[in-house]
Amino acid sequence: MTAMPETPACELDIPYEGLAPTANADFNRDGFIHLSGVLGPETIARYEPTITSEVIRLNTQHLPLAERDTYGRAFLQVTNLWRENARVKRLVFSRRLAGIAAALLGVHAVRLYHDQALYKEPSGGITPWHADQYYWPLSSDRCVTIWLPLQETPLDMGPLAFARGSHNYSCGRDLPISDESEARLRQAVAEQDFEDVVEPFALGDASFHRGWTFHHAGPNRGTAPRRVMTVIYMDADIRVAEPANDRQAGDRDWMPGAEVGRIPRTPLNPVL
Ligand SMILES: O=C(O)CCC(=O)C(=O)O
Repeated sequence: MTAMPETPACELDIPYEGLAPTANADFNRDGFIHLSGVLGPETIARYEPTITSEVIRLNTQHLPLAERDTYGRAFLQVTNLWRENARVKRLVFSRRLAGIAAALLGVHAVRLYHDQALYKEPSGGITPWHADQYYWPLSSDRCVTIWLPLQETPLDMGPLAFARGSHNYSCGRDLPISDESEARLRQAVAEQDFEDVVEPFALGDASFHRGWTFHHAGPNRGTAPRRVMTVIYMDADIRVAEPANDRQAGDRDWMPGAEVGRIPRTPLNPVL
């Protein structure tokens, strides 16, 4: 049998040409950016089945939706798939995606923090408003997540949505993702008059958001799972910070052995 040619995978390593000259300034102003054509349909078609089968294999959430809390209903979550599957590693280690992250952050290189597949099941609930950096024991805000849907994502599937400019607002940063973060941050977004930018994603679109940007997603009212891969990148020179809460203490597991005050040069955090 002939092996599947890896040709489309090359796209993963060639620079993305779609960044506008203003992209870095836009990203700094808004705290997120929604880009088109980040990957071609053939590349997504190549990786989606592998990611989906790995999510099914590794998923540990087996309760019916009705018996879960709000966070549990938001999505199935599997972390560091790159360590489980060589093909997924190819995607997570993509120089194209890492290059966009570095350009948006304005840093010379980014380091992998971890990856996560986030699958919102049919009838899956909202993703409560939250900011990711609450969870991260890192010395600066130069970290960014790519949210890469593995299918076209219309509004009724629950695409990720962002409060424009909210990364500069320092209240509400003490909240894990929960009913409380949903209530308090929704109120803050309204009071501060941040625009809630809710947009469908075409196949190949991806967004990048900063660690402190408030974001959320609607429920999945469709009949198919909303399949999404994320990769979290940090400035290659970022350092491990003293954990500010228990969740941050737990998140140090993604940088095993890295000491507070040091750059996390661990085997799990390569420069990409
Ligand atoms: O996919 C979702 O619904 C949530 C994603 C998210 O919060 C993130 O990628 O930081």
